[in-house]
Amino acid sequence: MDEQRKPISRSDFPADFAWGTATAAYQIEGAVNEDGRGLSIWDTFSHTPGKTDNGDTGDIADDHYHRYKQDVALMRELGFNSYRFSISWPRILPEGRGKVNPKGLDFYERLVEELLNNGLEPYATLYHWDLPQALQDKGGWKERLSSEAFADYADVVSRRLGDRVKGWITLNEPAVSAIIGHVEGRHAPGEHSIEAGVRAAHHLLLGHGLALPVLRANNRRKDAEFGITLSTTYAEPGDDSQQAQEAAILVDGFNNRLFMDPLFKGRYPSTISNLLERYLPIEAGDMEKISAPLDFLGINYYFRTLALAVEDLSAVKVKTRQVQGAQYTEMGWEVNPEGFYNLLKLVNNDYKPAKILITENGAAFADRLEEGQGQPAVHDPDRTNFIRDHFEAALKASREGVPVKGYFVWSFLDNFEWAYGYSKRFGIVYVDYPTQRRIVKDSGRWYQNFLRG
Ligand code: IFM
Repeated sequence: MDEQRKPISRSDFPADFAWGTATAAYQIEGAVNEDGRGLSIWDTFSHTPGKTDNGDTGDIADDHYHRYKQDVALMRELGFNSYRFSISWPRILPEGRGKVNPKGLDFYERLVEELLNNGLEPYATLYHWDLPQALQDKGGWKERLSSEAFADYADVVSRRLGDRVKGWITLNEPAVSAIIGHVEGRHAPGEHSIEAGVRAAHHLLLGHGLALPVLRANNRRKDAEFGITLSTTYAEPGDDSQQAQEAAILVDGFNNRLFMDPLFKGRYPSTISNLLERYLPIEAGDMEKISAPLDFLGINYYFRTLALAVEDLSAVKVKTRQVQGAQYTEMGWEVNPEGFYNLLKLVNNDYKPAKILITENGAAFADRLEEGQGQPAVHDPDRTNFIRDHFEAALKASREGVPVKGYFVWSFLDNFEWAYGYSKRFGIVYVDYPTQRRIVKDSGRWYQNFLRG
């Protein structure tokens, strides 16, 4: 960072800005066999040999299901005013549809109560990738049935929590579910087909479109808001060639526009229509449902992509390049806050969302727990710099008119990083997995001090 720069401070942002962290059910809860929870596709996938690093699963994860009170107390200590978590669909409806598991609903009610009692606004995501296995057995997101089942699930949850949840997020990163889950196969359910990916994308969007009016109808909180969270990247050609330009258009198309165009314009993007059209299972009325107005758009941003060439069009595979001298996280992602600023400007120019919440942003670095004589500590200056520089990028965009109104750092705790298992740590709080101790990293203390002003 430029040494002359004035340090960023909370007071640079609006007073009613939402500040917090984000997590997801399968990544932190554990307790996969407790209180009537059904199986999700991630239980199946992570228990399949060779699918995750080290054979890791979410069976125990951060044991948050049992430690949620202690975790919420720590959030309060760190000074957040909001918390984004996800609800596990198979805890609520173990078979995906039909019989409700009251103990599942009870858990989230206890969590929401605990948050409110500690001065934190609950932002609940309904789907963060843990589809009930029973629905997968019927074709999963490739079939319309899952979109309809999703709306039923939204109904059950919002009937119980519609008087207390402040922010409702239908889906988390449908691009990842559709493409990484169905085309690349690196995530559950592990399929390898463009057709499956495109069908899944449409049914995820339709699920969102069917759930949104249900959530609004069941809402009993005056200031509640409703939206969806998308993964994004700022895609640029990695050189001056025509191929690089085409590759960047493909990356932007599948990562950003495949979801933003239907949500904000009611149609699929023309830039990738050659890959989509023959597979899209659109029925009359779908696009109107999908494009119903949102109160906010949730943006998850981690890195920019420098695209060089399309490697395999039907697998949406692109060759990318790295920048000499640039910093990369443990995920191999370029640290590029400028790309974040550019992406926010692009979203605002092209789609004009009423409001943007940064629902995820953060970084995995190799952390080391230092026990020594004194207090245990984790010194993670790279993560602190990452967070601060991305706050600055968001502030710059918001000063230029981009309506950024909240920020949730990914993540509160180190957790199960999907196919990478526990090998990647994104938390601002370190989790010592053998003991489940939580140790606030220096980045967490920086965030706390930032919020104290
Ligand atoms: O851990 C994930 C999260 O579940 C979704 N967004 C990206 C994060 C980091 O990979």
